[in-house]
Amino acid sequence: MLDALSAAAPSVIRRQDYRPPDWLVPEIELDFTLDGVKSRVRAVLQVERNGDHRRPLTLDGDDITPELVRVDGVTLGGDAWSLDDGRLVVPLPGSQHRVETEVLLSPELNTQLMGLYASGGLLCTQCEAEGFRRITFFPDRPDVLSRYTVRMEADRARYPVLLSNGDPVGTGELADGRHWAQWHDPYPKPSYLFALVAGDLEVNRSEFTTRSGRVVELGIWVRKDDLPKTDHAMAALKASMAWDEQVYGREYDLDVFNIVAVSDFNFGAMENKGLNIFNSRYILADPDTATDADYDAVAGVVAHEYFHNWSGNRVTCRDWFQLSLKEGFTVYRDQCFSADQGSAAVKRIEDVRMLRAAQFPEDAGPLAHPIRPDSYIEISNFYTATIYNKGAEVIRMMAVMAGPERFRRGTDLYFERHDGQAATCDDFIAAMEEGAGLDLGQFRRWYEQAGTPRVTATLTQKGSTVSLRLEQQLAATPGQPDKQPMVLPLRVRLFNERSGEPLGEERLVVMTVAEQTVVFENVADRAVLSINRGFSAPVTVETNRTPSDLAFLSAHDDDPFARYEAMQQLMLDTLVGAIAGGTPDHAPVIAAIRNTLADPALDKAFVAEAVLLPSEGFIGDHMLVVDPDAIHAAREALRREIATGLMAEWRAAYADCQANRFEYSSKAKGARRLRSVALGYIAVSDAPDAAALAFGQFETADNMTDRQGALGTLANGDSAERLTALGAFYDRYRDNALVLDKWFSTQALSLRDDTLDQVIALSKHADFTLANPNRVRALAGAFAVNQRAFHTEDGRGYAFLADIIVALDRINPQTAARLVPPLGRWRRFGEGRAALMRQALQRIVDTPGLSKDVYEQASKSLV
Ligand code: B3K
Ligand code: ZN
Repeated sequence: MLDALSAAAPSVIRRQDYRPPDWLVPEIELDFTLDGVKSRVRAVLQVERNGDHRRPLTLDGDDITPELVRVDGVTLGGDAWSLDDGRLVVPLPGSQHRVETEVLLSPELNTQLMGLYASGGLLCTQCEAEGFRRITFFPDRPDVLSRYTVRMEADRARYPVLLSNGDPVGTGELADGRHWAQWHDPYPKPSYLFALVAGDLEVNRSEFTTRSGRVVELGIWVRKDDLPKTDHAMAALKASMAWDEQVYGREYDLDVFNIVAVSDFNFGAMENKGLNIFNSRYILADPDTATDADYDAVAGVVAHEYFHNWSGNRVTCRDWFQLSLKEGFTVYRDQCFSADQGSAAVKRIEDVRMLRAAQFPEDAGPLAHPIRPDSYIEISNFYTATIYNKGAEVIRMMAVMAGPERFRRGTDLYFERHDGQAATCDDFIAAMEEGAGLDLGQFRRWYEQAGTPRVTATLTQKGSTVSLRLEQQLAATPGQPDKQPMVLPLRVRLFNERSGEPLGEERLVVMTVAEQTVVFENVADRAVLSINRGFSAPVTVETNRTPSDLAFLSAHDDDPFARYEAMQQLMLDTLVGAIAGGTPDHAPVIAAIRNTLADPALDKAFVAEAVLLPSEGFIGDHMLVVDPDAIHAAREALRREIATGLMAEWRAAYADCQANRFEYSSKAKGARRLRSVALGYIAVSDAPDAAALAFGQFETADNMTDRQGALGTLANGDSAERLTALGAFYDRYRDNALVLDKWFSTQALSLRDDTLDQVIALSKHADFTLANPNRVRALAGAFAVNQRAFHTEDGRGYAFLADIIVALDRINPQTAARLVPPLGRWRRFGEGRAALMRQALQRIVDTPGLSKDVYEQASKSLV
């Protein structure tokens, strides 16, 4: 925590200041005497002076005090070492020494969930980015790679399972019911990948034989009752291992691979070498408690963490400014994995929706930063949608430009050249240039410039010549007033309006300048433009296409993403027009939805995505000044017309998607999704039987997707069934934390007029707690993305969120800081709301004892 003085100016870390480490630590031995109240950590570091200098050994530390410092077997007096802002400074005479320290930790008092902490009776660790320094004194930076040997000792009854990185090398019994285990990880790794877990866990065991014949023992460790919910994660793990061999030629490299699920976790999961630690919501899944979206998320996160074994662990990051090197690339890899497992089109739609919901606003706001930032105060604040999701889009663009074979040559070269190293984004680009044969000179700007490029595409036709005029613009972002043109790979195709057939092949137009014209000759009929197909570049595109062009593409485009996009654009244009005061013409949207519902060639999952209206937040992103009430009114009006205008179709779709028994397959998932979407439309029509229909689905569902789908529909309405269903859901799942999170978030996301009051009441509910990050996100996180509820004109939503942030900051700064960005969007709103949002931010900044995490986010948001 910051004291009152330093709160004004916490120090800024700059990328340009990077210097290689003064000391290296090739070997480390850690000896843990574990206990929830008091754990002792003894560390033995073999240190080596790096280069010709006289600087002392400086070991990072955070909230720890040395009980002992010993160099080459000699205990040092207090005058032979010093503490400098938490760091242990030891002048050393030679170039190699053995440095030993001891510290005491209190895991049960560690509410930050960084370092060694207790969660539901378990002891576990989280080190990325800078948690290792809360466990022991160490040069806690990713370019110091060490071989770890870890010994743990604990009470056998309370902590029968003792896990760490690498392979197990020994176990034994001790006096007084205690026992020990030792692990060794042969792969040098940075400290952020260290992990241990101690606790009473059961294991789901399996094995995987790699393509070179290595048998790997797999284990998913959970609390006993959760064991039946681990099969889906295990299947996903094996599929990921096989996929990385097939697609990237990457094989697993240890004899064991363990995953542990914990209930209290600051984010999704962590890729510690050989010992992934997961937020339980990304491991546990069974039909009764997990939705299809949860199943998909489990598989996606299991894959993501597994893929880090190469993109992150074998090749790690030189410094934290390079974070997107591992995260952008690994997100790209997990996206492709998930696309290969099910419907690639729907996966792309989901990924783009996520990018637009989370990353585009970030790029357009006060916290905008390039995928390789230039400075930070607290690195935890940079685990953002920009680093992760835009970072993945940047890798995807390279893959689009290179094509699959050349892209693979680039990644092969990258892995081969940098195996065992701490690399930079430039290293990746250089390997891609050489391996894939791409010139990425100008493309590097994607790593330097923040902001979402805006492309204006104007199609004109004279006789048989079609000209596509392209212009790109990149708005100023904090610290970057002037921008240079970006490289934008745009997949483009023309369609014949008369026949519905494509006019020629798809072209990859790689735009490199501010303005450019592409000419298509010999075009016999009127052409309709399909552009940025597959969302080949992470940009916004404005075109001169008419509503009828968009309706045409929504029916004829052969690229599923472009087809979806045309429909969304049509809906968006209709809504934005209505909000601007025009008389809305809903007919083209209704006709396009009717067509889509009637097309037998489309799979149901795609149809469900295509017929959904853009979210209120997304509509707001397309307005000069966001007016949450007008957006809500216009969207609800269109929703009702779509509902009543197509009532027969919704009823038919609902009946057609009626499932008999739960099955987890792409087809069954698609049917459930479309069924819930249809139910939503039926309900909004005010059909007299709508609530009963939803309640019937709620009561008879044999799976959580249908149950929660019905609950969500009821929660948006005013029926008597709403409270009955919420009550029944609570009673049934009150002991299951992950499902109870859904109960909170469903209410926080409700479109009802009184959602803010409900959320405030729920924050006083006996089951609400700031101690569990999932619960906080379920209520406060969900509420903050519910545009209308959060942005009530009186500012009570802002005050509520600020209260939560301030209270949470005292115990868990990292999770508190992640709640700040919605308040930072004040420039997008009218004066009244903007002033109230700023007031809430100012109150946060003025709070005495604020963490640097929250300080950075809130103070930057005010600018
Ligand atoms: N690398 C971790 C994220 C760590 C977040 C630290 N604040 C999980 C992941 O991206 O795979
Ligand atoms: Zn990751």
